[in-house]
Amino acid sequence: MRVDVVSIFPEYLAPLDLSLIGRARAAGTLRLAVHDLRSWTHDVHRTVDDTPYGGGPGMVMRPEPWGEALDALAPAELAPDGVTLPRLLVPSPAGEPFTQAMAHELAAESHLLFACGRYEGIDQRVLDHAATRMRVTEVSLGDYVLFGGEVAVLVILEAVTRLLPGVLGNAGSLDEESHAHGLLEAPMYTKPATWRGHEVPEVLRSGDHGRIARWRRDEALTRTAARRPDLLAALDPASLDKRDRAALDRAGFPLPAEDVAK
Ligand code: JD8
Repeated sequence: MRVDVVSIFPEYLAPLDLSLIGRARAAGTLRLAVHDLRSWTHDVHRTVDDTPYGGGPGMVMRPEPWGEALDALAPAELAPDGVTLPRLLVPSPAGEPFTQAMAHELAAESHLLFACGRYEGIDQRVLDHAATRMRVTEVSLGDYVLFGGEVAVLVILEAVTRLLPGVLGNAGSLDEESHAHGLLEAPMYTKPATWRGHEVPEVLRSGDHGRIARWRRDEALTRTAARRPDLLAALDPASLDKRDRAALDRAGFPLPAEDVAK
């Protein structure tokens, strides 16, 4: 996968050299380039922002450097070998929520191009113009306010890179995790069996794989009911068996009778 990132703070993306993402880059699975938006300015002050039309606080990113950056990284003329245009991703608090499903979708792309805004964001015409020649997605990390898109790119690339073939050593751990089942995961423990007076639950030391699986399922349901009732409400009721419903009942989670699976 090819990834280009444009930012006025390219040094903010330095962590992408580290750990598993760095390894994917070294292995050639990920061809990542970070670009300084100011390299597409032409004035002595390398200006990227100006005051907002209509008034209001702060500054808005001017369209011209962004237009040149996107022209350079997503040329309108298809290359002779027929390579496709990138998918343009623009982090924004007004974007579509980033989810594991979107991570899977992005992991299937051959070329991602991230535009990191700062200040009050990027002139809307940059996105409107880009949308006339490539797929554009405004994406949000969640309902809180960041200074800019750089941290969102770090998060999105970490989620996407680990889905690329050959990046995660143990492929089996991919489908076992939270959000694959629509439930939070049960807590995990390792040695020693007793630590500072806190014991590892007896069931996990029992060697009874059936009891262990049931205990983990109950913990996942109980935690999800307490912390993420939205996830439980979104579950297909048919995916909950009798013992699931008993666990949820003990957790005080209301299950409407008509939603109860047979
Ligand atoms: C990009 C500029 C800041 C945005 C005024 C101060 C994502 N989940 C998320 N929260 N915030 C962002 C985000 C914030 C950004 C930019 C992403 C570019 N800002 C501005 C408009 C209102 N603030 C985000 N993904």
